[in-house]
Amino acid sequence: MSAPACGRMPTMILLGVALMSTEALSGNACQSDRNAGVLPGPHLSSEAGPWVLVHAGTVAVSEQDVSARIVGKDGAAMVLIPAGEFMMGSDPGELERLTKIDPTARQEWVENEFPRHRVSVDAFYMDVFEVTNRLFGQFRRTQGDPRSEIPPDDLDRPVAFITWFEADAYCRWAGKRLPTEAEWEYATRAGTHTLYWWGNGTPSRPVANIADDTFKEQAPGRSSMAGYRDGYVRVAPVGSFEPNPWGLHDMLGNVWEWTADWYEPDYYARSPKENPGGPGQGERKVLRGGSWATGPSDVRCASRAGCHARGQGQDVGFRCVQAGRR
Ligand SMILES: [Ca+2]
Repeated sequence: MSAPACGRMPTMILLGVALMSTEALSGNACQSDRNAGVLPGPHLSSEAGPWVLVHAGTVAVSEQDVSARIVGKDGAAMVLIPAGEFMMGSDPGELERLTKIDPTARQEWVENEFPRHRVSVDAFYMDVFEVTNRLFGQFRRTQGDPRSEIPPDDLDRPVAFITWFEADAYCRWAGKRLPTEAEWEYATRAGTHTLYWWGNGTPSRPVANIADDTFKEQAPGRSSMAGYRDGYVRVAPVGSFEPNPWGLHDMLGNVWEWTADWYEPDYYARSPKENPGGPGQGERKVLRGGSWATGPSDVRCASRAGCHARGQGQDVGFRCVQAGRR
């Protein structure tokens, strides 16, 4: 972990803010993992993805709910996230659990996740995948943006190097919006209460694209998940890994995801219980989920980072939500 120049987000390369990494991995994006894929590409059919019945806090997710998928105006697959309650943030045992995976973890890394508090959210649809270069290129073409030409190998990778404002503009174009921080954590946890939706420890199988042993070999000194190899040193095509229990792929890892909320480290102390929407104003927006370049701390369900809304990162993207059925 280096100095928290932009919230707690040590590995990002940001333009317009005071954090710039010069690590070896800041070179040509996507080159080193081009042939490293070990899992199938994106699952874009409506039948894709294993479905399991789970309980979201006190709300049972019915078989009918979990089969509810739609296709957004932008062509992206979306899944209905049922209304429900969950415990947002971290309890005092979070650091102890984290330390078992990363002995260097410190209290200040989790301080903005307290107090753990009960939150309820209304139903919403969420993109099954992070917004890809293919979809964002479609948006850019409508804007006359010359950056709409994408190398074929990158089409199904998540778009990155976009500001919060660009992500927000895409969502509006698609008739959607960015998720609130609460919606993001609720959907990511998917009824689980552990550090990660797969549990508290190092995954026994590839479940997310995070900084792993291969990453560590190329970037010594950076935080990584020891004893884990996911097959990608850099960003992976969306849907390269199994979804979380609610059918969402890559909520943890691959790219950080912009949320709608302004970032405030102490917001949880005054957050409303129902559909919290973050502070009314600010300079930094909340990023969630960590990335291919972040280790065990940043890819936790509860981890929060704040970044200037005009910041851009090689590992920062987003996904959209829209109102669910009543
Ligand atoms: Ca990786």
